[in-house]
Amino acid sequence: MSPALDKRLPGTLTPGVIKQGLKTRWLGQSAIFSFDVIESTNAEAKRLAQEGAQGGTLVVADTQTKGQGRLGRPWVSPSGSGLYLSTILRPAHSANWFPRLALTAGVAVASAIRKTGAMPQLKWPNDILIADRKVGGILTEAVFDKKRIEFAVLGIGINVNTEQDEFPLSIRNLATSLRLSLGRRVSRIHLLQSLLCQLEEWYESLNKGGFDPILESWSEFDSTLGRVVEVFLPESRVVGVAEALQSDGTLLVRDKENCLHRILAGDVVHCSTDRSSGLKG
Ligand code: BT5
Repeated sequence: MSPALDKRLPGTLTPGVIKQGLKTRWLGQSAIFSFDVIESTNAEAKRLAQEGAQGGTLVVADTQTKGQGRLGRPWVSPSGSGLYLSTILRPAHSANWFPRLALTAGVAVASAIRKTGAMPQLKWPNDILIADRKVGGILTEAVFDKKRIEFAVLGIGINVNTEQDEFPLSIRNLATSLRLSLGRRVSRIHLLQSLLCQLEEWYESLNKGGFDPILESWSEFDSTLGRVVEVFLPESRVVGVAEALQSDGTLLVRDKENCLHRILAGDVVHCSTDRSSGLKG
């Protein structure tokens, strides 16, 4: 869909409403592009970044027709009930810094969600769960110039007031929303503003103080470590105990042969909370 065909969002998540009372210093303070309908806020943010949009630019939509997850998977984006946003970042870092961004965003999203009264957990590398169901997801993408990051796009989807029947059957038993878990509606605009504050804070902490404070906070929300996990890699599969997060954000998984696997990116399925079951045989 060309930007010209995208409709502006009437009344709700408009730039004016988002900026009113927004307490960030730079994130969302310059350009905000809000859409009623768009294919994907990440795709739009990448397009804008390629045209030179500055760091801190925010793209938000009421619904997405081609919301993207990782590896070409879809992100279901019912109209009016969720938050679908992407921010452009221009970190002055090399490519190996990039995996830290998704974990940093996870901490920010979980912190903002916790302020609503819900009890979020993080599943490595990019899932936000409540009671083992997915309430949000993070999609980080970047364009590299040689080994440096030219720009990164951080996309976040959160099921805020989504009702059960808005989820397609394929994910109905896997997904949840803040409304479903809290039993009341949550203001999307307040959650968005709070999320932008958390993102700015944690991103600055990453740039100034390094990754350790983020890993520490991530561990507070963690639902992966200590569990038996099945990790799907492009060409293989690892089953083992998720043992630790390393200082670069990679996950260490120990298999039943006692071999330690360093997982840079992959799909993790939680098999059990028991460290020994699932590794037998
Ligand atoms: C993610 O991918 O979890 C990243 C999702 C990022 C979405 C945001 S929305 C704003 C921005 N613009 C975009 O186009 N994308 C970002 P992944 O780990 O691959 O998970 C995808 C899987 O989650 C799907 O295959 C479904 O099983 C499940 N899923 C899809 N939509 C969901 C939803 N609304 N709630 C819970 N689970 C969902």
